Amino acid sequence: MLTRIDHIGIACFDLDATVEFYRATYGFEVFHTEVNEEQGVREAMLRINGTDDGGASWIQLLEPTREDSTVAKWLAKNGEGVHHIAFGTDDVDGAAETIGGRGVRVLYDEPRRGSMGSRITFLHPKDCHGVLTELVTSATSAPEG
Ligand code: CMX
Ligand code: CO
Repeated sequence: MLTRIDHIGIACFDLDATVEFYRATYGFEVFHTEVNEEQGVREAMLRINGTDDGGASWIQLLEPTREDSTVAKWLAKNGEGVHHIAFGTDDVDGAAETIGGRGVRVLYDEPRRGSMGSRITFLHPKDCHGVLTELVTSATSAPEG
C-alpha cells in the first residue's frame, strides 16, 4: 500500500539560505520550486534518489508565505526543523480510506494538490505518535499516469 518514503518536509525561515545549505553541504540540487497558496508555502524539492515504482525520494524545504499558514504557526512554536514525513503510494485515495478505517484521523475529505502535480493528504500527528504524516501519489506514479 505504501511503497516508499516520498519526502521529508523541513520547515525553514529562509528558503534560499536553506537551499544553499543543502547544496553546499551535501551537494543536493533543487529539482523544482513552486508556491502552493492553498498550503501557504513556498517550497523547493531536492531529489535524493529514484525508486522502482516510478516515484522518487525528496527533501521538501518549506518556507511560509503567510502568517496564518500551518508552517508559519509551526515555526513560531518550534523553530526550524523536520515538519512532516510523507509516504508514497500509487493510490492515495485507497490508502487514506484504509488508514482512516484503522482509527487515524485523515485531515482532508479528498486529497489536495501537492508538489509537482501530486495528490496529497495528511494524518493527524496526535494519532501518529507525534509525527505529522503525509500520504502522496506523485503525478508520475499514479496508474495510467
Ligand atoms: N508535527 C507534530 N506535531 C504537530 C505538528 C507537526 N508538524 N503540527 C502540530 N502538531 C501538534 C502540536 O504540537 C499540538 O500539540 P499540543 O496540543 O500537544 O501542543 C497539536 O498538534 C495541535 O497543533 P496546533 O499548533 O494547534 O496546530 P493545528 O491543530 O492548528 O494544526 C495540523 C495541526 C496537523 C492539523 C496542521 O498543521 C495541518 O493541517 N497540517 C497539514 C497541512 C500542512 O502541514 N501543510 C504544509 C505542508 C505542505 C506539503 O507538504 O506539501
Ligand atoms: Co510534504
